[in-house]
Amino acid sequence: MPQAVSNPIPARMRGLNRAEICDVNFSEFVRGWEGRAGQAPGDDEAVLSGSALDARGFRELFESQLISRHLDLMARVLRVQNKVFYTIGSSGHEGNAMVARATRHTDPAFLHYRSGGFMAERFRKLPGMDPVMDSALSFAASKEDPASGGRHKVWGSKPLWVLPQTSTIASHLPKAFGTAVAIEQARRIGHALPIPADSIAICSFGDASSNHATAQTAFNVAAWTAYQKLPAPVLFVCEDNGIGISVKTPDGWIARNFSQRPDLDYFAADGLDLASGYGDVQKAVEHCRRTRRPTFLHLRTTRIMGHAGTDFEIEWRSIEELCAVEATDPLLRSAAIALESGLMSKDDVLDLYEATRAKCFAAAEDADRRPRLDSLEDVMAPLAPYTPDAVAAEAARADYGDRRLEVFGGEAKLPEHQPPKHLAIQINQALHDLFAKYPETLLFGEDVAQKGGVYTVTKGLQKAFGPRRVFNTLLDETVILGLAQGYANMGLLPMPEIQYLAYFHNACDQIRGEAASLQFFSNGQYRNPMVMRIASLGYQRGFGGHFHNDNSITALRDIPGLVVGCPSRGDDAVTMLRTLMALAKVDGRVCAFLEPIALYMAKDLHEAGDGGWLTEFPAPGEAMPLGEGRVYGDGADDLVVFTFGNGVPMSLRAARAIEAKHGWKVRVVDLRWLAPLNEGFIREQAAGAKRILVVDEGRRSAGVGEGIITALVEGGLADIPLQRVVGADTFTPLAGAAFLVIPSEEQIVAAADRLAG
Ligand SMILES: Cc1ncc(C[n+]2csc(CCOP(=O)(O)OP(=O)(O)O)c2C)c(N)n1
Ligand SMILES: [Mg+2]
Repeated sequence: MPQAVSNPIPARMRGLNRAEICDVNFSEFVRGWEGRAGQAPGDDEAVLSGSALDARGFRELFESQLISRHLDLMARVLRVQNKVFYTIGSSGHEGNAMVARATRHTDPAFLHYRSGGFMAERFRKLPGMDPVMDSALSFAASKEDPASGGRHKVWGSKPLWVLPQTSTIASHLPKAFGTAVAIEQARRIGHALPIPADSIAICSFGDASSNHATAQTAFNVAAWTAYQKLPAPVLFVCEDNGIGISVKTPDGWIARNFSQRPDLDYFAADGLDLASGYGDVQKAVEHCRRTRRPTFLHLRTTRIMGHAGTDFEIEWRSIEELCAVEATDPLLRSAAIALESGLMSKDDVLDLYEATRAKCFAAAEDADRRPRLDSLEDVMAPLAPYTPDAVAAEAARADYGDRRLEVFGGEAKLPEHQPPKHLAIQINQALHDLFAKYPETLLFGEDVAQKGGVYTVTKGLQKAFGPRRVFNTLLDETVILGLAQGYANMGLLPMPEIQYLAYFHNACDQIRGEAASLQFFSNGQYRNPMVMRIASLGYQRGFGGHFHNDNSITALRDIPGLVVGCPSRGDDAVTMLRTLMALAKVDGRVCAFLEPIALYMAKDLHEAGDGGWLTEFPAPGEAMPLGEGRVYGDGADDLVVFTFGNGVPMSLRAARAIEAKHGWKVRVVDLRWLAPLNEGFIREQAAGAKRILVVDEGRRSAGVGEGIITALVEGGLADIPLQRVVGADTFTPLAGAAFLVIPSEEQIVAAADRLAG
């Protein structure tokens, strides 16, 4: 441990600026050092006797630590001048550079926000890269920031396999686990990995974050996997500084909580001391890489200079405590190693310290002169890429005929040669078809394998394509969506299934905060395409209650960039799925496919036995363009009904009654795509209508209906008489009472009556 230093700041100034104090502490410590310098070791010799770290390694790590520190100090100074926009720093955590040194730049890394040291060290792995300038551009929110293009201060790099993370603590652990599993699984299904086959996934996080449900879920699934002797080479690095913002982690809690967990192999390392810590870090990394088992590295760190620049610790901590924490500054220990080993003189250390400072400030000033994002268009450019021609071509691509024939068992058995079928069967056939088309597709979720899902929609898939491509996960939606991101990171095309819409909400952040944000925060450099299938919506007679009949689409609709499709019939489901897969494949989009459970088995439309809701299977080559709706009764303009999902057959039935009653011609418009809403199409269909009805089975507040009406009003169509039939703002009750809260055919007819009046 470094010797405690006497505080060089006069008492009256103490506590005013802890960053300045830590800065001064360093120089004072070096000048005041009174130890005995040894005989400088050779480059390949241990930096101190008994250390696993050689002199060359020490020198580089020390320099990485200094870069990290001076980026922090620079940020504190230039924030005040509005040249830098982020001050959560890495001070006290610089030892995480050891993890970067002991791993490869092709080991995908999902990093804690205190990863300045890790980044500076990882930059060494590829020639010609500059950690200082790249970081400065990110701190300055410059458009030229190579990580996020100025969208956030993130630790990220495409060539260095650092996938940028959001500020939501612990949310990156499930996808790190997913990436580790994907590294192993890719090989088993013959998919070419973008990185070496023995790569490991690294993720780091704080001690307080380790308690978060999302973190615990990742530890649990990693152990669940290892317990079954399945590989999951993920290195969890817990950077334990003993505190989360202002709340202390109970002494010893991390070791207590993690050192004895079965199937989570625990290693501890001193992140405050390069000479003694490096060997332990190496051991953990080697263990993870060799055994392919989930590994927990407990890295001792400290936190100096507060949680962020805005955290005036002096207001809530005693000066004695602050000074004690500052005395554990790992840079003091590194300076001591440099001096004690004889590798550097006091002047060498101080010169390097000041030269690094100068470099960081110069880079920051330079970054401040670079352009920033200055138009909404620029900001949003990477959010939701869409190349319609390429997507349409991919959706219609039908060059996999041989594989189809094999899967379906010959020409005569191809689904397009079968009689019309209901929605569940057509989705099932479409999935078989897409699995034939995309060898990199995987489908997983709860009960999807042998049983084929609660509604047997995935039945037969595992048998046809094997347990490596179709499999059950453990019961955890956060894991399902974390896995999906991991597979996508490795170039696979995942189709996660969420058993019921209500259980999506449970894990929503994995899409909202993570998957859907990746292209945005990586400036389009990383993508995690997926097509998430969710059994959804109300009107079920077999299975009641809210949690099987949730009708909230709102939680999906406002996720930036997410595509949401909701078919109401079998043929639309098939052509929509083709387009969703193409959107994922071509543009890297994250897509949600809402399957209306109540329509899975629907066969008839108007009368029992009419087969009006059966459809033929569209042959490959047919696909539904994004945003295109389906119009029933084209040209009819006495009443135009906008709806989707269950609302479509209901409105078609109600339309008959309305036509008979009022002598009107009624047009029913199935929007099919709920996000983004095709406002132009809605206005086109509404223009010239004498009356409009919006039938929205979702909830009154913030539902799709609000979007439709807004599109009409903003399109200058507010004068057309309009009524809305919409679900109530309530949870769905059990049994018959459910039908009191969602739209009914009677309500649709009654709304038309009001329009007639
Ligand atoms: C889900 C979530 N909840 C709360 C926060 C606010 N927050 C940011 S950092 C932090 C403390 C984290 O402490 P720790 O994990 O120990 O990391 P440290 O900052 O100490 O390195 C909190 C509560 C957040 N970012 N995300
Ligand atoms: Mg902490």
